[in-house]
Amino acid sequence: MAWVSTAELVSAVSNAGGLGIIAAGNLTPEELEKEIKRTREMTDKPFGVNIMLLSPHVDSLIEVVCQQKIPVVTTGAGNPGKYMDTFKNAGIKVIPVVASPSLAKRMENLGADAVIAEGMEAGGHVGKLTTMVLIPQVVDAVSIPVIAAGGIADGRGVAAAFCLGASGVQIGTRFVCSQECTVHTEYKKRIVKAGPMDSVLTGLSTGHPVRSLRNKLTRKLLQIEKNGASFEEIEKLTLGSLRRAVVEGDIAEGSVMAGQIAGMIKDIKPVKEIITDLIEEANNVLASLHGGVTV
Ligand code: TUI
Repeated sequence: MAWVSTAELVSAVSNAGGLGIIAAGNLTPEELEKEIKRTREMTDKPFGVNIMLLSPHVDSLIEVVCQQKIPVVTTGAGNPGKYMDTFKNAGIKVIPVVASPSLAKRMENLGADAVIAEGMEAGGHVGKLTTMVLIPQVVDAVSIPVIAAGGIADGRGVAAAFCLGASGVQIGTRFVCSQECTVHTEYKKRIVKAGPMDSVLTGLSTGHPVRSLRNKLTRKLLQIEKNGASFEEIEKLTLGSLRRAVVEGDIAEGSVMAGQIAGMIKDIKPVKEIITDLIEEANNVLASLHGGVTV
């Protein structure tokens, strides 16, 4: 969650019993070092860093996480295979985000400690399989823990993920609508206002599909893609668009990346409350299953 998962949100999640993850996708190595220091000032609990593998600074960002002795790294938007030894040699637990059972298996063979299996309901850059289809097949493919992501924003989603065999969940969009998250208020309000049909995929023609909320930018993108626009033309429209929405609050011409579950999020709450409610609801749902419900 580039521009979104900053020290404020990460420390709030870790302080509330979760594992906050700093997004390094938009950062230079110097900025990442600063963000790690800021987070350490706000929490004494463990937190991780996400390395977005398409970052132009990927090698030096990895140097920073190794030097800073970050305990857990997640990776996204690609195959982290060539960096695995570097992470392992620095004593870092590696949890790649995968969008297919085959990549999950390859990651396990290379020494991944767990995988995050992310369905295409998620926001931002996504794969092709839904969470419902992906999770059980990744669970069957590997022996390491599987963390489910994509489309999870309440206790029912957490319970469902556990029913599919996951050992944990990764949550994005729900935490964007937290009091602690530093994104522009307009961005949070756009998610709260979103209906169930407001989520769209752009970039399918380039092989890099991105999920965001419907607006002027997505309409323009879908139009030029339909007319056979080149990768460069699409790049030109999307460059800097996430920053425009998150930092400047331009929710019409910026990219409002959010998961499909945005339609279900109706309020902005403190992180602690989001986590407490989620766990209580998941426990109630799972207990009611044990209470004699049969299918
Ligand atoms: O990485 C993300 N979400 C992101 S990254 C991002 S920046 C970006 N913007 C436009 C185009 C591309 C990137 C915005 N949102 N989530 C983790 C994630 N990783 N989701 C899916 C994947 C993934 C997909 C395919 C991981 C590996 C993969 O396979 C690569 C291979 O070699 O098989």
